[in-house]
Amino acid sequence: MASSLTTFSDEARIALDTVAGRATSLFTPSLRLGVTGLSRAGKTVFISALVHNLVHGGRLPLFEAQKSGRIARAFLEQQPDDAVPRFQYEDHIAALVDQRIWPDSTRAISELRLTIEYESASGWNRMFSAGKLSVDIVDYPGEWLLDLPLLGKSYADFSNEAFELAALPVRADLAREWRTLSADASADADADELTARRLAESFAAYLKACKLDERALSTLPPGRFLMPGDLDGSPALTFAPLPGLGATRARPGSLHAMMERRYEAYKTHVVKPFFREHIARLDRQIVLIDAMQALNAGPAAMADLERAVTEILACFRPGRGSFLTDWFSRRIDRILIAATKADHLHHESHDRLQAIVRRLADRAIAKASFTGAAVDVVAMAAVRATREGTVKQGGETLPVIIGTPLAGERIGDQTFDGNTETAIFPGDLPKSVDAVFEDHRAADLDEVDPAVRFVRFRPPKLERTAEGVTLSLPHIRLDRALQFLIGDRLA
Ligand SMILES: Nc1nc2c(ncn2[C@@H]2O[C@H](COP(=O)(O)OP(=O)(O)OP(=O)(O)O)[C@@H](O)[C@H]2O)c(=O)[nH]1
Ligand SMILES: [Mg+2]
Repeated sequence: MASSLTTFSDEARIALDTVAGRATSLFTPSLRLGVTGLSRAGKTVFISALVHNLVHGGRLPLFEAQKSGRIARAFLEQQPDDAVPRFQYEDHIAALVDQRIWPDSTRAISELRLTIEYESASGWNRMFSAGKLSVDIVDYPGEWLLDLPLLGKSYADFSNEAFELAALPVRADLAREWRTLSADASADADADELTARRLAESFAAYLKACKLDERALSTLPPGRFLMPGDLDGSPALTFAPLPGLGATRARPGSLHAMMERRYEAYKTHVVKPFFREHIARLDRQIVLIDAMQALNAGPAAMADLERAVTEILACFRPGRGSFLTDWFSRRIDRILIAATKADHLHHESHDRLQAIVRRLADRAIAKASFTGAAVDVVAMAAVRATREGTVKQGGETLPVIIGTPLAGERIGDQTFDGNTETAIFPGDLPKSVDAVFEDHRAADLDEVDPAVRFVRFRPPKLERTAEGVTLSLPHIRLDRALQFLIGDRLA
């Protein structure tokens, strides 16, 4: 009896030790921040600028902990997950700061741990917390995230939706070849590898064409058809939607049955593990959107962007009726939808851009019946590539932005060399938010006038202090984004 009692209290002490260890220095509180967005949305630039500004004590007046001088230091540490590629911060900063070129496209998931030492604002917290927070930043392609809704869709749902989307005026011409090929395929015919491959290749070619298209189409599952990684050519990637599928079950041995099995394999072997290992562990999420490009491309692209944001939000929706609920070990409690690249507009238009994003987010929240996390929006520039000025023209004073257009960019018949600074009148966003969302589906796409036109600029030249210290990267409202995403954890 006595001995078993001893054992019991030993165990109790071990358990207590573990708890105590976690509460003190052995355990630094951490926060997992997911950064996503469709390709070229600005994920890499955002993470690089965020880390650079924190590590170098950048100007962040809207980030309370920094403004009140409570951040002692911020530094990079080893990331917790050894099997995930590291976010190559140093390379990206070297490109941005030293060479003044934008970092290369990154096509997979990566991770970085940034640890912040701070002094808590409240005396009570100062007594009980170590004043240390590790932010694990996870950069992953939005295209992969958009696969998650597939988990709740049968092969027939997926097929029917794919054909519906392909019939929209913005996509119809890009989808023509694939649709013609599909029309000849019979779902009930005997399964045939060559037919499956031809259909899959044609379908993938259509998705890629949408991605490259200047009309900036954004929703394109399955994500691995665009970025296959090491799965290229495997059966899990050799499927395509089939037309006219009803509720009838596939005949064993048919093309329908073969495609359906591969679609299910894609979900089991690609989509589920990605979600379980990465998305389900997030605490906070920022979704970057390229609203500038969509505005530039017109209302059809805006509608497409809205569809993408709706689907993305649906992925984070917890609660009953969501097929993802059980997987959330932690729960995402804040989501920021951020339109980056606002430095292409004069500041007078920044609030209008934010209003446009707000409208887009509100509609997406309503459509996705989204609840569970606080959602905010911001119009920002992670890296501000322009300055502002005015130009007098014919007695009128015009607000302009000044920057170095990338080599090869054009305005009218002028082509830029990549070294010349130029003042540009970017145009104003319309006062009425509605104007940019007007549905022109039936109209001839070429007749729709975009709200703004812009050229792309090189990253800015960084100023140096008298002592020769390089200042941190300039930005627009990056501090507001930071405050929403991590500010409360440094209180
Ligand atoms: N002016 C300006 N341009 C930006 C900003 N952020 C991104 N860009 C532009 O957008 C491009 C894409 O940015 P990235 O950060 O590489 O985008 P990404 O989402 O990581 O793209 P992938 O890695 O291809 O998925 C850059 O090459 C820049 O041209 C910004 O804050 N200001
Ligand atoms: Mg990237």
